[in-house]
Amino acid sequence: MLRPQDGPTRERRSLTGLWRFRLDAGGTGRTEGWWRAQLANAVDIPVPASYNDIYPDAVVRDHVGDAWYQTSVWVPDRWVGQRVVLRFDAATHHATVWVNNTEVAQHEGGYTPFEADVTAHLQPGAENRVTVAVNNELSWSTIPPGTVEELPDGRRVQRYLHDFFNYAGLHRPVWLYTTPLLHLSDITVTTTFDDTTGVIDYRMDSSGEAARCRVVLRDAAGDEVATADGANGTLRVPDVHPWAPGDGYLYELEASLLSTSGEVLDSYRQTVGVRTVEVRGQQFLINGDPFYFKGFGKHEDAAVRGKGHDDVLMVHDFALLDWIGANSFRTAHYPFAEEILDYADRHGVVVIGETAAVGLNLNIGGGVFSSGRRVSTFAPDRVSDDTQRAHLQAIRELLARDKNRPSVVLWSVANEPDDVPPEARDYFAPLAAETRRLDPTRPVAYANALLGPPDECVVADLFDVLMLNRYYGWYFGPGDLASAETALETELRQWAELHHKPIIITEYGADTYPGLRSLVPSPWTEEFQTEILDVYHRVFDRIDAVVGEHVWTFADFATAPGVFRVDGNKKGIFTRDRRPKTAAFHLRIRWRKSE
Ligand code: GCB
Repeated sequence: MLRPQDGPTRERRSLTGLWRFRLDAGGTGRTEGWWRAQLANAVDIPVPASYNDIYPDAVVRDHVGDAWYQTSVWVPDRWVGQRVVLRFDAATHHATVWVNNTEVAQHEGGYTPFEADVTAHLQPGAENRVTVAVNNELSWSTIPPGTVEELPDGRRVQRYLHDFFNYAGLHRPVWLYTTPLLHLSDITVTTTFDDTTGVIDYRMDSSGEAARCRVVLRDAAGDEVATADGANGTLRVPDVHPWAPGDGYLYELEASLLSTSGEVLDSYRQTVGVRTVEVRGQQFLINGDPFYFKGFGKHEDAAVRGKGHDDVLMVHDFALLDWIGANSFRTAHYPFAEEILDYADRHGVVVIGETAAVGLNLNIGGGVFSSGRRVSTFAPDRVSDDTQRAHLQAIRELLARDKNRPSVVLWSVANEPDDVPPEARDYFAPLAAETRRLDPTRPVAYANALLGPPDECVVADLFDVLMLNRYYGWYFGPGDLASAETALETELRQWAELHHKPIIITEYGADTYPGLRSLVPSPWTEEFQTEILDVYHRVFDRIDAVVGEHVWTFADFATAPGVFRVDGNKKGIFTRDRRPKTAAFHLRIRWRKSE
């Protein structure tokens, strides 16, 4: 699926702005056909945004079920004869879409785009109604999973095992765009080097057959550096300027479908960063050079807008990553907005791209580890074949969306799943295989929790990199940093010896209440956060297999209520409004020193 783009053969119109909005508390909208007319009793809602925190009302925040969105859009007469597509960059978690009176799309999964050809359903030269029922319910057949509980008083409550608030709504832009009837439908590029020559393999998919297919590659200055004919082929760029961490150099590939007379029927511009990624022994190589990940597990989260994409916040967050000396982040725990990946591509920021498969572990709830008897997460009424089907689809949609991005160097298929019972292997082997089949160019991993230690985890060998989330000194032995240091080192050495793979510590840190200070470091103080990072860093620096450190987390974020959460998760190095905690200055010294 190609993203909407303006160009000689394509035009797009953004549907962002204020939409009409109504919660469907009684669940009657679908039977009553709310899409057939202007939504009654509607209020304004901004798109993109989560709807939960816009109005000061717990009923809105905690709503479970359908939320109805509606807008009107003028379709110009000049679009007649074109194909018109309605595209949602994301609708969290499920969407049903109507154009005027016709249902045009359904989609499952809250963090990947979907679209519908709506040509036949639009009236040109008129206002057209677009209505969406966005549903936020999670079950064991969704990614992420959850369960809806009905309380004795009739209220419905969404339960889930992941540690971030279940924000919902139209979180990303919505587009109406045109393409010619005969159009490009996909472009795939992969890159390698032949000495100092960049080698770009490309493939164009189209809706039908054109007389000719042509590609032109231009450098950042707009100068043509290579051309080729054919729907598949290879471009060679002598003295190529590689894409590299800190140097987001991008070429632009213009792909065109041409008629016999050479007329351009459709064309599309695709950015290309020429780089390679490889796992060799215990090293993670980008362009053949060892790479050390410095950065964060990050969320899309902010006050009021929830998970709604916001360019202001995005640019600020990247500026903070730069300020602190980070070179990378993980999109924890779902695919981020495409604007963020564009930015990472352009600025040479390295990304671990993660699916929304979080909370597949009954032994962890809301980020907190249970200490009682262990239960297996895999069962017909828990994580099951249905979950796996949704999980595979989540992988396919993430890879289809981000396959051409140079910034993405590693796929993470899940966060902290139950990886100890034998069923975990049956569950994960097909996921690892499918990810590799779809993309043989990038390594594959998942983030492991301490509940799956080296001698008990049954799936680590299926993956290329060990991504470990560790909380010694916090959830395990809270406050005891001396024991934390020993336990962490012992465990990391076991992993290294057993698997001989690179290790990235994808989470470590401590909840920290900003402004809480102490002379002797104790949990929740700013001093303790700084100290626990020091302890971990000492261990990382002693172990060759460690090729990366991602602190949990970039900024404080909203979670479901819980006694372990004080207005959300407070492990941020920045507060939710992006003020630095003491540890920010400390990290900056370490990360900038190693630049
Ligand atoms: C984890 C989870 C993350 C939580 C974090 C915490 O292991 O991967 O989603 O937010 O711990 O703070 O508990």
